[in-house]
Amino acid sequence: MSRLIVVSNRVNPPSGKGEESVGGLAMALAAALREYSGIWFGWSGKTTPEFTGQLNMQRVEGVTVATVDLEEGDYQEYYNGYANKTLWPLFHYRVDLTAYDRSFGEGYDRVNKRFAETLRPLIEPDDIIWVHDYHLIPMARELRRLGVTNRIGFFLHIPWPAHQLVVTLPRHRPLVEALFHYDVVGFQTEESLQAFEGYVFNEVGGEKTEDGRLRAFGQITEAGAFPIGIDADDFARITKSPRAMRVYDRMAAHSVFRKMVVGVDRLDYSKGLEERLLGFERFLHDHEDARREVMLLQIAPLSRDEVEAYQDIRSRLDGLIGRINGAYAEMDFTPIRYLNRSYRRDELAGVYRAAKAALVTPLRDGMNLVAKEYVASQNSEDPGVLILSRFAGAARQMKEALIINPNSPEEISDALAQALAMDETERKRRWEDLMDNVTRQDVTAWRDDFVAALKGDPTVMAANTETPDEPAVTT
Ligand code: GDG
Repeated sequence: MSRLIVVSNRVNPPSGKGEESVGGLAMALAAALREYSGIWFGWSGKTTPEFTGQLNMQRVEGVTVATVDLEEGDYQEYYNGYANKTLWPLFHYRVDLTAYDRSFGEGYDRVNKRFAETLRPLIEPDDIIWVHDYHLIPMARELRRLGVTNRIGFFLHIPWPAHQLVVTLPRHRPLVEALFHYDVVGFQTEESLQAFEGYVFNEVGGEKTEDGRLRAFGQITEAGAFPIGIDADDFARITKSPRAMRVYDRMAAHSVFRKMVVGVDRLDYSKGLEERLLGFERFLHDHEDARREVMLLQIAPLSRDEVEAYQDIRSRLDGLIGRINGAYAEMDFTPIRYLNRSYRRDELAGVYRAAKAALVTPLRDGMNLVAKEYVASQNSEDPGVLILSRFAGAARQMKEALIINPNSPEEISDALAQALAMDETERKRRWEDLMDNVTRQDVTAWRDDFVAALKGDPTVMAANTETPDEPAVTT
């Protein structure tokens, strides 16, 4: 069997103990690597005054973890700069927050080159290489320059934006051209795939080959949609763990948690936290009877807090939550509990299970794993209701959620009222459908599909389809 080399910006090896507090990408990769005796390569999370290129190798749960430190300037220009101030906001449709700074682009290219040079000696002829996310788009180009001819795939965890947004980047062509050095390029949804194809056809005159691949810049790549999932079995196990049960029991015993609505998100402006709070405020305003009964528990661990836009959203949320609690709290009741810290995964599972509804309201999101984790944590006897933004990739699959537009406080408020009043039969029916999807399209299916495509299995790309909006009409 060929070895799998996974490359991502940060490397968070699985400890298997359930206490990791990490983002969606790391959760997915940890699960994906579990079955391969592969290598996981990326940044150590540490910086040094000068780049040394020194590899740190460790063996963790059957996976070889290889990391490299970054130079302080690289960290600022590549990570805080091009990745988090340019590509992240732009790809989440926030042109207003996008920094178009030339030094960031230079730092981005330099780090990709350094990563490629550091990884190069570890690559053996039969290895397949799977590069992840927007930090590392140029990796394949740099590896090819060093003579690597192995199969290399790329998966984008965040949305690929509309053509008109991509062209606001001063150097959009070399960025897209870099993707054509991969054998396979994967997106979360059909929508992202179509947006990418739109750019390729309309901006650079690319075309589809007879076998459905994309040709542009004198190169051919295979682009497809590979919706990511969670490790559903592992989540079901965690949900029944003693710690998850303890959290659940503690909450179930307290009347204040009886009608709890939950939100769990990295504190990021793409997650629609302000909009969610405005929707909740609207709900409290419109439903006087619910005021002493319904509470929102929002877990929002800080993220990228060196970046100004993240400091801004944080202080706006502080203000908004203060205002809502100030207006609607009673001596013995606070409508919003807001926690800027992370919890263990098993504790999260207990919280999810205790919540009557989850509010997942991103303004843009590649997929959103919290939506899937919430569903996986529910008890089949008395499942809660998922309220999900139409702008999350997950909404393409999770059609039995209450789908809302997060820009409308009224829609959020109405969905909350509907969720909290929903009878058991309907909750069960919706949950069973959602759970079926979460279980079938889990992280193993995602990994296997992508790896099969990367190995050149032609049946995979055709099989990867989303639930259609309407039943197909046959004539
Ligand atoms: C990117 C894309 C895509 C959150 N708080 C805690 C905690 N988390 C975990 C959640 C979940 C993960 O972080 C968040 O995943 P998401 O998918 O919701 O979002 P991103 O971090 O933005 O992930 C996203 C994903 O990549 C995968 O492709 O779905 O669209 O943006 O697993 O549970 N985990 C713990 N404590 C916390 O307090 N332990």
